[in-house]
Amino acid sequence: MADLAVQTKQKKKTEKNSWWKEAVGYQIYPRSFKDSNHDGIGDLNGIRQKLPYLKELGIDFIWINPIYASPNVDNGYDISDYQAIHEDFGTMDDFQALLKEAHELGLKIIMDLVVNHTSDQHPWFIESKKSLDNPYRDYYHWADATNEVPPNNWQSFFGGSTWTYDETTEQSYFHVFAKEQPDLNWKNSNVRHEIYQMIRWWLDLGIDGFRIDAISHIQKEPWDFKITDNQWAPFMNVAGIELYLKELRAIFNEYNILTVGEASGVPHHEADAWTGDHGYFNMIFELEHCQRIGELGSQKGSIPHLKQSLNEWQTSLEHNGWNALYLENHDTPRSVSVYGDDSPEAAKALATVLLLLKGTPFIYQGQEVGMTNYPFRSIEEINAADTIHFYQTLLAQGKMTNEALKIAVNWSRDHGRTPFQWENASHGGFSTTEPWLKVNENYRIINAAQKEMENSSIFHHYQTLIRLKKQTDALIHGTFELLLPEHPTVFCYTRTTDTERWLILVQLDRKATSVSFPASWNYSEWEELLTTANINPLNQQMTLSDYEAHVYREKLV
Ligand code: TEU
Ligand code: CA
Repeated sequence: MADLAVQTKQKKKTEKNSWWKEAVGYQIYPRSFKDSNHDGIGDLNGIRQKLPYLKELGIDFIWINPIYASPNVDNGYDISDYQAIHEDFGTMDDFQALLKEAHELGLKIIMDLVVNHTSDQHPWFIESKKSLDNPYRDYYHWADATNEVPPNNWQSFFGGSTWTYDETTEQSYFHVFAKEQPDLNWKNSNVRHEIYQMIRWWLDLGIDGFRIDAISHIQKEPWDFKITDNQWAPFMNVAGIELYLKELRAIFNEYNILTVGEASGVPHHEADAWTGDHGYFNMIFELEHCQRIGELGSQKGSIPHLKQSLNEWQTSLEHNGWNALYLENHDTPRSVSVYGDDSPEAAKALATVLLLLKGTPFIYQGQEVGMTNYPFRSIEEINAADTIHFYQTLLAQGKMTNEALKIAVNWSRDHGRTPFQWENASHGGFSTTEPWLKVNENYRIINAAQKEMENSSIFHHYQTLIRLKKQTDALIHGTFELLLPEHPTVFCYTRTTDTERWLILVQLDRKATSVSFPASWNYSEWEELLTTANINPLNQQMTLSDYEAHVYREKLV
């Protein structure tokens, strides 16, 4: 292993406002992170208790999923007061204490900004419903309809029509998610003004940025737009959205913050408007690489798809823009189950691929200890509204309960939402009472305390990768190139600067395979800096076995 300190000297100073390029993020789903007051729900004081753990892991910032006042139809993504903390999570004082303590440890905090929609319990919507001439009527989208016939045939992401009829005024309101999440009308300048004030309020409180939820949906096509091939087209990155995104950017630019937009439906060849030097956000979460490919009944992801999609995003953003890197989040199953076989070796292999790509990595809570999917046995164990809706749709189509369950839970959001496994203690050390969602039984082996103790654990591998990335200019700024593009299981790429070239070589399968590299390379010049298996010097012909990962470096000057 090379001395990492040597790398530090080469590290270029990135300009102050691009601190996020050298940073590693960690996503916290607060309901499931740590329960401090024994009610079975994770909370802000739980996060405060675990800040030293996050510091030890080596991350620089935390993104916290919504903690605002909410009826929790969509676990906090239905906000009824943007400037209040949900009582499940604590108080505004707890939040301020968390922010202060995090900052003292050198950790930044990114909040979730959910402005495509509010809760139907938000005071604006309660007003809006009252009458056609209510001052808040136009804060949302209303259209003439009857109880039987909606204004058009558009379908929502969570299933069913995008329209819900309201008897009081005999019109329907529009929602791309659940009916309890009415979409805000961004055309209305009062709406925008109120949202912008709220954004400034949070930024002035001293937070370090935003993850901007579902932001590619804020502009809609006219209601008579005809859907052809893509059923989401009427509200995916629709022309005109740029006006609003530029207004947002103007506010963000006043602060030295990180912004990451969730940009579903933005193709890689259009991404430079979203994340270039003059893009709307510093970086975006694209949703293509983690898309479900193949059989409905299968839980397995496709490695060739993953490679191809990540390659497109890496190369498209090479000269303009910046990638937000992730393999899992609160909406997806666990990556070690989707792309691996639930083993620590698979988790380490995936970590190696992810962390050393070009972009800012986001580690999802539990990923660093190798948390896996949950073996859901009945629909009663599911909380996620979209999974329940999917299950009911399958039953209505005539599927038997077992089959419907298998298909519906396969890709359920709840795999990623089971409580964090802290230690081999009841409820995995998450809480002293029955948690809001079941803890995976494998907490006895897969838990943070255990992984901190084991020398060569997945946790320590994450630590090493984070340190390596942060200390190495080539792994932050170096050019990306995919090698062995046609190999079905090996993920191999280089990161190159004027002075050195790094090669990341990972077998994403539990079997042996062979690979070959160009004869012209100076194999004796390559140093092996990191391995998850035995030392295996870089060679023209190589054999790789079970989830082996290697990192090599060649000095070019
Ligand atoms: O998810 C957004 C989301 O899933 C859609 O933007 C996506 O385009 C669509 O599902 C693609 O098929 C965010 C949050 O991450 C999620 O938890 C929330 O439920 C959702 O927004 C609503 O706020
Ligand atoms: Ca609690």
